[in-house]
Amino acid sequence: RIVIIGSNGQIGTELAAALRTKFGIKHVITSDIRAPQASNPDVPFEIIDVLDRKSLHLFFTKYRPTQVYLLAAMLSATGEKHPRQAWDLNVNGLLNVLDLSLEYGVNKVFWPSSIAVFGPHSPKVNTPQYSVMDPNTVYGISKLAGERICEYYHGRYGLDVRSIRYPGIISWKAAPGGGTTDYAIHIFHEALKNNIYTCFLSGDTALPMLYMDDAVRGTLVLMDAPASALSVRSSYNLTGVSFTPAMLATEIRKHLPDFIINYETHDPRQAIADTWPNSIEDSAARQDWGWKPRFDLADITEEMITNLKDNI
Ligand code: VAH
Repeated sequence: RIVIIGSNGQIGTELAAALRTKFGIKHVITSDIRAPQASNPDVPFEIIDVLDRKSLHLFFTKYRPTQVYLLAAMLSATGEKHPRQAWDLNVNGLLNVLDLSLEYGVNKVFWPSSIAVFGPHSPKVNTPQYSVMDPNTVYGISKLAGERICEYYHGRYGLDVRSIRYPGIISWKAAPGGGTTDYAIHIFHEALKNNIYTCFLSGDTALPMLYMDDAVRGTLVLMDAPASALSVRSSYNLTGVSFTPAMLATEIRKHLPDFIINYETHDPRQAIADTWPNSIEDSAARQDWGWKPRFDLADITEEMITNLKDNI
C-alpha cells in the first residue's frame, strides 16, 4: 500500500493521481489535515495531522504502508509569517514519519526538499549538488535540516528515504500554497482573466522552475531507481528551466499579445527570492537515475494557457 501524507496540496494532488494510475486506486491511501474540497468516495482518504504521533501510529497500523510520500509542509512565504509552526511541521512532521516508517518496515519513503536550502552565499548560477548552504528562511533552514536527517536515517538505520530539491513548480490543477515562486502560476490566471498582472517579484528575478508533469515523472523515476544507483541520500538537485518574470511575460504575449505586466517593489517575497539560485545544476540526478526534463518555457506556457483558458 502507498500512503501520501499531505495529498491535498499542489504537489500532493498530482502525485496522488499518478500513484493511483501506477498502483491502482485502492492501493493508494491519501491523507491531509482536513478533507479535500471535492471528496471522491472511491478514493481512500483519512484526516491525519502529521504532528499527532498517536493518530499517525494508528494510521500506520491500519494501512501498514510499503511506501510513504510525505508532502505536508509549510512553504517559504507562509513560513516567514509563522516561523515556529513551519519548523515544527517541516521537521517534527518528518521525524514522526521517519520513525514510524522504521518501526513498520516501510520499504521506501519520499520527502521533498527545495532549492530554498541554498542561501545568499551559495553560487547563484548552476548551483551545484554540493555547495555552501546558508538558507535564511525558516522554510529553507527546515528543509536543510530535513535533508541532514534523511541522510542520517539512511546511513544509521538503513531506511530507504529518497528526496528531490524541487525548484518552483508550475501547475494548473491544484492551487499553490504560500510559496515565493507562486507568481509563475498566478500570472497565467490573471493574464487570462484580466490581461494584466502585478508581479510581486522584480522583472529580472531569475529562478529555477519545473513543470508539474516533469516533477511528478521525476519523482516516480527516482522512487523506482535501484537503491544501489543512488549516490545522494540528502536530496537531489533537479531543475527544468530558469526564467525571469519578464521572460515569462514575453512568452505569454505570444498567446495573449496585449498582456501587460507591472511590478510591485516592496513585497517580502523579493528578499526571499534574492537568496535563492538563479539556476541549478542537476547532473547527479541525470547520472544516477536518468533525469531529463521535457518541458521548456514555451511548453510550460502552452500547457498552462491551453488548460486554464477553458477553466477560467
Ligand atoms: C516556495 N514553491 O516558493 C516553494 C518552493 C523553491 C520554491 O520551495 O516556497
